[in-house]
Amino acid sequence: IYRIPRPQGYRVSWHANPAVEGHHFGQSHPMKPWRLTLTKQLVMAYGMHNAMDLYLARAATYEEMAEFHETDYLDFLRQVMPGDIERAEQSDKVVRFNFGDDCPIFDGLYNYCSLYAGGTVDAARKLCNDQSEIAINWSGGLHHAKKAEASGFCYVNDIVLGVLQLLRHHPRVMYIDIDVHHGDGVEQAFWSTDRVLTVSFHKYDKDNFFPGTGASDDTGPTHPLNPGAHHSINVPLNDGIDDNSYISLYEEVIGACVNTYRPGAIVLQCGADSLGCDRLGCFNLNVSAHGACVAFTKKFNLPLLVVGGGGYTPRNVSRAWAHETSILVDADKIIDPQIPQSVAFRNHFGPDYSLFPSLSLIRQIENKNSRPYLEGLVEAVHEQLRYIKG
Ligand code: TV1
Ligand code: CA
Ligand code: ZN
Repeated sequence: IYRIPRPQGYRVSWHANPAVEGHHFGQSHPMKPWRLTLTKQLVMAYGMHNAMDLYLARAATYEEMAEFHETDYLDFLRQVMPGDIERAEQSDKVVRFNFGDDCPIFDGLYNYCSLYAGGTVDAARKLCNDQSEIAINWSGGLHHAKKAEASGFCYVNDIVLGVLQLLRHHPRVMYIDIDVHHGDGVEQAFWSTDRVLTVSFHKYDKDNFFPGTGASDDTGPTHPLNPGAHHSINVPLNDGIDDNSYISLYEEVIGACVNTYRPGAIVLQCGADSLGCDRLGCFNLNVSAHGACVAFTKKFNLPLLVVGGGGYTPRNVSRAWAHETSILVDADKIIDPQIPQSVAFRNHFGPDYSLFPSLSLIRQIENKNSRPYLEGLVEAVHEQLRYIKG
């Protein structure tokens, strides 16, 4: 009964490798690659796979990852084994490359990293070759990884690798990040070029929320000879932002950025830890509001690379990413908000069995973002955009 037609006038490609889903960060670690299985099951139960070109992501090669990462870091990533964190002869590199509780060394780590990175590189290449207009890799979006350092559950920065591919064909690429955390790795990778404009919305609290960067005035090094000065836009938020404030903020900021910068392609990181009820997050967004950002971004009709990111309450991550897939294939108006009877692991979606449970009713966090505060953020972005030309 569920069979979604292909969207009219454009192609959507889906890049995934089921081998990613089987990796485990460890018992109590919040990052659960299994959320990707749940997402795929929902997408398939709705028949959305019929509306896209499906590609099995290949592993990114060492050389592809070395376009951003340092080889001594990749060499370490390739040869480490579980237990090395405790092994004395590895301890200097474990410290230098920042492995530990957030970024553990688990079975198949290099395989995991190269597969999610391969998905994003493949997706970017499909867009460049005009073989796809919207390319999706929900296993990517690992925005904290640095050139020679793991950080915040991220080891290889697939987003940077994807942007580098897009820069081969497009003079200007815009990066948007709606994960609840600051997209520091991507910002830093491109902060000395004017060919990438990065925009991150995130919870900001210098001392108490990871990674502690991304204040409003963090706009990239403003040295007069740095062409990348002013090309990092940050939208720091407080706890509890609600649907309406977030959507209007997103539309004002992104609308102004696209109109000023005129990018040739957009990369959208859809971290689902900005949803209400997230295990690590502190916003009050519902699945519909998270999706409204995706819908707004799609309306620019630019080549669009969509990646995942954070998201630590798997049932809601899969709801959001399935809903966003339906927006991207233009099926959001035709699918039933009641989750199909046929979906695997259906018990995870109770008691409501809806794609849109009221997350803000389950756990309401006080909204600490006043109207004047939000108006100030929009004003700061307009000020900053005066330095930027498309
Ligand atoms: C093991 C077991 C690791 C339980 C980590 C939450 C855990 C966290 C764990 C955790 C946790 C963070 C920090 C402290 C840095 C540390 C994918 C020294 C219950 C993109 C990464 C957040 C977010 C890192 C990644 C953060 C992403 N929060 N339980 N760790 N300092 N790290 O604060 O942006 O979503 O929490
Ligand atoms: Ca963000
Ligand atoms: Zn996050």
